[in-house]
Amino acid sequence: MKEDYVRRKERWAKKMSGKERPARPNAGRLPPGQHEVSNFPVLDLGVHPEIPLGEWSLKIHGEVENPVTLDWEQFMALPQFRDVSDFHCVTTWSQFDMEFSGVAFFTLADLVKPKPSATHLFFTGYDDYTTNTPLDACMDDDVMIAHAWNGQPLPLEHGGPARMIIPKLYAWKGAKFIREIHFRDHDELGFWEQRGYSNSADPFTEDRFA
Ligand SMILES: Nc1nc2c(c(=O)[nH]1)N[C@H]1C(S)=C(S)[C@@H](COP(=O)(O)O)O[C@H]1N2
Ligand SMILES: [Mo]
Repeated sequence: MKEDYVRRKERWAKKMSGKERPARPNAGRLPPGQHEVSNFPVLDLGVHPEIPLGEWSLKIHGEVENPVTLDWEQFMALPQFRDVSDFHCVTTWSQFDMEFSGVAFFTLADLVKPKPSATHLFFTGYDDYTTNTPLDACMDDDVMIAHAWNGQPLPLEHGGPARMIIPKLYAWKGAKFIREIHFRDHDELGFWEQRGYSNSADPFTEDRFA
């Protein structure tokens, strides 16, 4: 557990240093029941809340030593992270080699300092969408809050100005229009998790529905 955490953080440190960009072989990348697309479909509740950057803020709080509310300038002043990952939607499409830039989740965790009691995360978007994960699922080298896709500001319909990217889970776990991250000492189901979607959401075991 601890060793696994150290390995993930070591992989992330190599990415931050720009020295490592692992080759991504195509074999075995497509999870069962998925097909590959290249048009990055839009899936959400149909509400695209337009948040001027001057009014945007991200609140990170709960079971942490150092709760913060970041405005856009403070968020963008954090160490920047770029990574390439695959994106898997439960409606059976996957898109490979998605280049996102933003702030790594490890950077945010280092900033707020989770207490030992923190076990779960609860995310809320500006459209009031919610979703949840174990803390451990986000303490990984490929998890970030993205503000750019393919070098361009993240389009509103894909969750701009900023959204969560958690490549190893189905995409509904990645809150678009992110407004708040609550570190918790217990799990609480989000919007789709309350409506029959799997709580663990692992694409490679086709863990779609609860
Ligand atoms: N805030 C918010 N985030 C959200 C959603 C949403 O409706 N609102 N939909 C989720 C679902 S079901 C999916 S599949 C992905 C889709 O992301 P995309 O529209 O960029 O493809 O966003 C997820 N994050
Ligand atoms: Mo979805």
